[in-house]
Amino acid sequence: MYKILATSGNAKRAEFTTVHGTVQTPVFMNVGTVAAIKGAVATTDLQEIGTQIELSNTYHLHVRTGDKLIKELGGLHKFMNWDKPILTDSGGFQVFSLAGLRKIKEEGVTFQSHIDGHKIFMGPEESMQIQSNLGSTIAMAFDECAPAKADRNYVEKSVARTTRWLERCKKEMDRLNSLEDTVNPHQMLFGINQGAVYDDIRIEHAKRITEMDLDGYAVGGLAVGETHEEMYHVLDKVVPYLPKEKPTYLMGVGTPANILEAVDRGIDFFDCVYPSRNGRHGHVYTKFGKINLFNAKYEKDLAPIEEGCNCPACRNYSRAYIRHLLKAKEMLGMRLCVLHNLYFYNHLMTDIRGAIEAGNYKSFKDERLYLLKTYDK
Ligand code: PRF
Ligand code: ZN
Repeated sequence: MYKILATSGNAKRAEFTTVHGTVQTPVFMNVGTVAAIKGAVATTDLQEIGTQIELSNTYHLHVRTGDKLIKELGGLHKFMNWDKPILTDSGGFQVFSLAGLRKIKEEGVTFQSHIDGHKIFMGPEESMQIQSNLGSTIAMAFDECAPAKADRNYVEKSVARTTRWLERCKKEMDRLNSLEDTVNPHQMLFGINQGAVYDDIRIEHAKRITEMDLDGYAVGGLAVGETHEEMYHVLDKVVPYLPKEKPTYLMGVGTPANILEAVDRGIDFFDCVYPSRNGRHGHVYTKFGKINLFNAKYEKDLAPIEEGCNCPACRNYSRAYIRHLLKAKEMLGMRLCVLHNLYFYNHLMTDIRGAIEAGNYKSFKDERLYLLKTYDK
């Protein structure tokens, strides 16, 4: 159940209740592609850094370890020892971005595993079956994410097929949820809006999927090579056509600035590999922008990564020590940076929620955007 608690301009502050607990939105989902947050972050760490919801991937868990085994072991929640919500991405995007040679047909996609090259077929039914075996809280529809530069004719055909795939996803999800041995019979399904940078295709598609009365709606096919301005433009155009009384999710986005802008356009859910990937490379976030701890100027810096940050890294260690760990290639260095970055993103969302509740989101956004430019760019 989705309940709006406050609004400020187009920004929504809501509560989304699932069988695995309630999520306060806007929220940043912490990415654990293969049922692990990269950087040696355990699910037992997540409480301390303020994680509300975790994201894993259908495609990765299907090709390695396997969803059937995970189901046999009681589902993904039990497997990872995480009892809060989990969203699984459908495999659509990963098949298009990762897998080897692929062939798209009406039924689905045939592709090569990025692990051992063996041939795999995935269509809407397979994706729903895998996500049902994992027993995630929210399953994503199986879609095609067309490249940002795809021509109009291709995008039209692709989006029409994605709509037909969505109908099949919904039917299959209803069937799977009613089976006796289903891991999570309350699994929810989010639809995904596509249409590259073509406003009219996006809007038509948004209207069409809204009629299908799904549990939530994602905007996909963005952050795939278009400019930030193009992305904000698409959000300006399309979000008004998605139901206000349902959660919205901007897939794979983004930088703190992207998130601040997208919340202002009505987005509730986000996910991105940036905080964990950057953390693994010693790049850490502060209110004033990202810093690179490998930089020699931090050699004798006894300050925490960010003054006032209450994360496990900042509460206990200096920039100088973490820099030393990174240079010595000690895993702890990476881990501390990732913990800080995820804490930073999770608490950026806490601040965003506070500003919407206070009814001053616009001025909050402007101030945070201004501060973010102090170090970087
Ligand atoms: N579709 C799916 N997953 C995604 C995307 C998409 O378009 C994106 C695009 N940024 C990220 N993850 N299924
Ligand atoms: Zn910190």
